[in-house]
This record gives sequence, structure tokens and C-alpha cells, in this order.
Amino acid sequence: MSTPITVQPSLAIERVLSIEIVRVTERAAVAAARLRGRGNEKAADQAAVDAMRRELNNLPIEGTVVIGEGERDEAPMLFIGEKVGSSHGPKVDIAVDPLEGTTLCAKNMQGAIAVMAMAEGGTLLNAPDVYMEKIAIGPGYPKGVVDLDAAPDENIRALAKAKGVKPEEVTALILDRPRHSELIAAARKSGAAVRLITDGDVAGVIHTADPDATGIDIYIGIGGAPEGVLAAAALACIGGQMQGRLVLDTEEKRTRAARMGIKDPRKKYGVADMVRGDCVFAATGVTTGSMLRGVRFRGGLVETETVVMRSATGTVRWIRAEHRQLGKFHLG
Ligand code: VTB
Repeated sequence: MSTPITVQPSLAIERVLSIEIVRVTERAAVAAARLRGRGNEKAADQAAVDAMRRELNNLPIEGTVVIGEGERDEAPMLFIGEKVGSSHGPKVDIAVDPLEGTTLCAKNMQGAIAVMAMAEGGTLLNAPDVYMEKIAIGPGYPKGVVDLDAAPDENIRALAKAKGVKPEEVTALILDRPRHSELIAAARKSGAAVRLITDGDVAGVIHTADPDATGIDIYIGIGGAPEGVLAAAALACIGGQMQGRLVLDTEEKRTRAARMGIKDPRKKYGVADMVRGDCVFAATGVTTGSMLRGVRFRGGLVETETVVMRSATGTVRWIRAEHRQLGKFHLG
């Protein structure tokens, strides 16, 4: 008889949860994908949230949502502070964005994903649902080559120099928003090419980790803080530098942040400040994008593509799944 496989509690995040987490983002992605192109962001998001929560509650964890759908009063489910899991297992922090790119999904445009990170309890930044200034570059550069407080053209010149290319050969990824008009102009003035995205800066930041494949060297701009922490979880696994600073521009936001334990409202967070312990990150494609293929419904078969990574080892797994027992998706 073969020996049963036992898993040391200290290895739980890797050995069990890095596969279990895939089920969670798969379910959310499939639920949202059923509502692709229906013009209903809310319904798609709700479907992803319901599916993700259902599956999360099956996991052998004592989980706390630290990055979620919002604060308790505004989010009925997966709110910050919500306890998830079966309670039989390790204490973990959970960051979720069940449907990152609700607009992309509702309009059936490229790049909507279901995303989640899980880390040892008490190690993920507990950030309110506000904006975050962000800058990110890939691995292999000296520490501090770019900085949130430097001008965009300075950052691009410094990055180009470190890469050994001209600024003209650098591509910056920026969210296409009116608030970024000066940033976009400054980046272009430095000589860099700017690629604009309408949504989806979790994937945007991840793109910087592999410039040869993605053509993206640097991500700059203001996006959601929850998306910032999720992106940092990915970079903790695959390398790269990122700085994030919460935009706490009103007293109300500063109070909310203080309630979550944020003492210095102007703090620049590096990857290691946002993710302080071992973590796993997973994303499943909802609509096809440059990172992941979207969900495919093919008769009695549902196909998904997921990337799952772990910080302690840097292992990245791509999981293309064919699902044949579709009852688990509760598709109705
Ligand atoms: C970004 C983008 C997300 O929110 O974080 C953005 O990457 C920031 O908010 O996909 P605004 O839309 O207000 O600029 C998303 O679009 C998700 O809603």
C-alpha cells in the first residue's frame, strides 16, 4: 500500500492551496464569461463574486478578505474583513478581484480576468478601496532605478539607460484616463512609446515582468489600490519592482485608511511592503487578452486558462483546463 500524502501545515500554501486557488478563479471566470458582451457590468461582477465566494468557502482555510469588493456597508459579499473558508486550515489573507475589468467583460473586450491572491495571515497590505499611484518595471534592474517621486521623463530615461537602449525603445503602459493627460504627454516627450489601456492594470503591471514577450517596459499611473496590491502579489512571485502610494486626498479617506492600520498616508509601498509573506496568485481569463485566453464554451465542455504563481519559489504554472462536469459552475 502506498503511503498517504500528508502536507506539513507550513507547506499548505504551496502544496494544497496553489491548486485550490485555481478552482476559485476558474469558477469566477466562467460565471462572468456567461455574461460577456451583455452590457451589464453589475450582473457580470455579481456572478463572479457569487461564484468566487461559494468556492472560497470550500477551501480548507481560515481566511480573511483584506482586499475585496469594498467596505462592509457597500459590499454585501467579499467585503473587506469578511471571513471565508471552512475554518479548518491555515490562517490566510485573501485579496480578490472576482472580475477585474467589468467594463471589458460587459463590452466583450480583451483582457477581463478573475483574480485572487492568498498569503500567510497578516502579511498582505490592508488597503481601502481608493486610488493608488503606481510605477512598475520588470526584474533585472538595479533597485530604485525608477521612483514614484521622479518626473515621468526622468524615470523613462533612467530605465532606458539601465536597459542599455534609447528612450525611444522604451514602451510605457498607461491607463487611458483624462487624469493621465500630462503623464502621457511627458512620457511621449521623453521619446518613449505609450500604449494605452482602457482597463485592467493588474495585467498591465504584470506585463512589465516580461518585456520581450509583452513589449511593455514600464507601467505608470493612477489606478485602483486593490488592483495595486493584487499586482504586487504577482510581482512578489515573478520579480520586478513596483512602488505604490495610496491617494488619500480627503479627510474621510485618511480616516478610513487609519482604521485599517495605515499610519503614514504618504507612504511609498514597495512589493515587500504590500506582500510580506509567502503568497500565491492566480488569474483566469474571462475574455481573451494578451496574458490569458478567455473562457470557451464548447458544447458539453468548458475550457479555461489560468496562471498561478507562488512567491517563495517563483514557480509559475499555466493551467489550461477542460471541464466536463459542468454542474459545479452552477450555470443554471
Ligand atoms: C484601474 C483599472 C481597473 O479600475 O485600476 C481602474 O486597471 C481605476 O479606476 O481595471 P477608474 O476606472 O476610476 O480610473 C478598473 O478599471 C476596474 O474598475
